[in-house]
This record gives sequence, structure tokens and C-alpha cells, in this order.
Amino acid sequence: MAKPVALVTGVTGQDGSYLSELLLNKGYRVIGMVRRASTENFARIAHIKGDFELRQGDLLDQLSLISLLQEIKPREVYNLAAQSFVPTSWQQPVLTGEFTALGVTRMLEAVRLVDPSIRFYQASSSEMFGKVLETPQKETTPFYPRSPYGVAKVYGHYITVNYRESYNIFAVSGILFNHESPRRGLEFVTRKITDGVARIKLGMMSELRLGNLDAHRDWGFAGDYVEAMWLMLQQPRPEDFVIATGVSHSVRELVAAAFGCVGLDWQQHVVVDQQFIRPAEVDVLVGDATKAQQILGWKPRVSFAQMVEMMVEEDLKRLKQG
Ligand code: NAP
Ligand code: F7E
Repeated sequence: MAKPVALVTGVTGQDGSYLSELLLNKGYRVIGMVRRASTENFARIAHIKGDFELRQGDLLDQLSLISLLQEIKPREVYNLAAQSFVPTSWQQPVLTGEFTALGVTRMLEAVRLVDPSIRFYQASSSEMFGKVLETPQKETTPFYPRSPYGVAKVYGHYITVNYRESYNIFAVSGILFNHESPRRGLEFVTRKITDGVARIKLGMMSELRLGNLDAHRDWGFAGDYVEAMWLMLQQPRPEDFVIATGVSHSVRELVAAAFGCVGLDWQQHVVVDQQFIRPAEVDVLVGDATKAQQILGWKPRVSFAQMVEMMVEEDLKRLKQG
């Protein structure tokens, strides 16, 4: 029997790499969409590159998406590609809107035109809750985004809901809270801290400059969260889900936990630097994933402490190898 085909956009990113591994293990033919670059950016997928196929396509280019779907005839499309770094969204708000908001419509249009029976996953975000109107945040909590990124994700969410309701497409929006791993980009706070801790421990650096230590996030492990994406597309009906651990920690607690992993006092090394303070902040996020637990049977496996330890250990190992 032919393998089911899945298209993953954003395959070179953190989630794209974990999701591709999961889908390959489940017996899919996985096709990763990559945008053209002058140098390859395949570090996160180097270990599975021989097991799946890469095709060029760009969320900015409607025809490239249509041609890709016509060629590969996927059963499922996971739309993970986005400009995903919140501070950059203030510096490049228009580009962020093109990728993170309109890019979703371009992919949905391609699905509608080529084969409306394709199942579509949209990578939505807890950043949509922003200045929260309810705690904990769940599927019915109203949105109040606080950055151009958050605003773009709200658009992506509603256009996904709209294509489901207008064209009866199996389109779902997964509202995922922050999820991290040793493959997280170095500019995000978890990885910036674990990489910094490892460098300080190894004598390669002495101070770590950060922004708002009082912000609280509900941090989970990316490997657990990609499983929820797949589960959402296996349901009898398309529905949106919040994916979160239900536990919130401050950046200060994260810093203490990471420095604690190597027996260092964070107060000797962390400096607050105004350049990392955002024009508008999301102060506290904590999600309620009860619906996902009840309908998808999904629960996180890796705890906050385990995740921080895993990330510090991996950064130490990588930096020791040189
Ligand atoms: P990431 O590591 O920043 O990866 C983003 C991916 O999008 C990269 O593969 C990037 O390709 C690709 N991309 C960007 N612009 C593109 C374009 N115009 N055309 C095609 N590909 C493009 O992000 P992530 O952490 O894996 O997150 C995956 C998705 O989930 C994103 O949509 C993000 O906004 C969303 N999300 C993430 C979290 C989280 O905590 N990680 C939580 C909620 C939602 P290049 O390698 O070429 O740059
Ligand atoms: O910031 C604070 C910062 O950049 C977390 C993306 O994946 O998750 C991510 O967005 C918090 C913020 O993630 C530094 O002010 C302090 O309050 O790791 P972050 P984010 O903005 O929450 C959501 C769910 C997404 O969807 C996004 O794509 O940490 N913070 N000091 C800092 N943040 C950074 N980056 N750097 C600092 O030095």
C-alpha cells in the first residue's frame, strides 16, 4: 500500500525537525518544503535528510505552493513556516505579516484549489492571548495580541477557521504555548540561557545579558508538542486545541534552574540589558489543555526541570566538541 504523504513547511525549524521524525516513524512519506537560500540551512534535519524529500517552495509565492501540492498530492499539510521571532516582528512588521499571516491564506488557497480533501494544520500560538483576558487560557479565551507577530498569528488562526467554515476543509489551528528543546533557535530565551550557562561553565563567557526576568511562560518540550499536531489531523472532526503544560515559570526561575544545573549562582553572571526589553510585553501565560487531554488523549511527558537539564547538557556537549 502507498504511504500517506505529508507536507511539512518550516521543516528546517525546531518543530519541523521533530515533526518530520515523528511522521517518518509513523510510516509517512514526508516532504519538507524549503525556501531557496544561498547556503543550506539543514542542521536540524541532517540526521534524517536521507529518509525524506525536500522540495523548494516559499510562503510568499502562491504558484510555488500550488505546484508543490499538485506534484506531491499530500494527505496532510503541516504549515509550520513563519517569521517566528517576536522582537523581529517590530523591526519587520510587514514581512512578518506576509509570512506569518498572508502565507497561511496562500497555503489554504493552494489546498482549496488543488484538493480540498487535504487535511491542514496551522501552527497558531499562545502569543495570540497576549495581554490575557482570562487565566488559564483555553480555546474560548478571547485574543489580545501584543506584537506584530501575535497579530499575524491571530489572522492565521481566523483564516484557518474561515476556510474550514467556508469550504468545509479539514483545517485546524493548534494553539501551542512555548515549546523548547536543544534544537531551539539561539535567540529565544530558553536556548539563549542554556547556551550562555554552558559557555560560562566552560570559561568561554562571563556574563549573560537578558531582558525582562519577570515575564512568565508555560514552557513545554517540543518533542511532546509535535505529537499533538499529528493527533489533531487524525480526528473525525476538525477542531482547534490549546497545547500547554498548565505550569508557568518566570524567566528568573528559568535562569536559576539552568545555572543550578552546573552549580553556578546566576546572580553573579546575569545582567539586565534594556536592548532586550520589548515595546509591549506578554507578562504571564499559562494554558489549559484539558480539551486536548480529553479528545486527543494528549499530555506532556517532559517536565520543565527535565527540559532545562536536557538543554544545558546538550549545549555543554556541543560546545565541548568545539
Ligand atoms: P522556527 O524554528 O523559527 O522555524 C521557522 C521555519 O519557517 C523555518 O524552517 C524557516 O525556514 C521557515 N520559513 C520562514 N519563512 C518562510 C517562508 N517565507 N517560506 C518558507 N519557509 C519559511 O520556528 P519553530 O519554533 O519551529 O515554530 C514552528 C511554527 O510554530 C512557527 O509557525 C511558529 O510561529 C509556531 N509556534 C512556535 C511556538 C514555539 O514555542 N516554538 C509556539 C507556538 C507557535 P528557514 O530555515 O529558511 O529560515
Ligand atoms: O521570549 C523574555 C521575553 O523570545 C520569552 C516564539 O516561539 O513562543 C515564542 O515567543 C520571554 C519574553 O519567546 C530575553 O521578553 C527576557 O517575555 O523565548 P522568547 P516568546 O516571545 O514567548 C511563542 C509561543 C511563539 O509563538 C513564538 O514564535 O522571555 N526575555 N530576556 C527574553 N527573550 C529573549 N528572546 N531574549 C532575552 O534576552
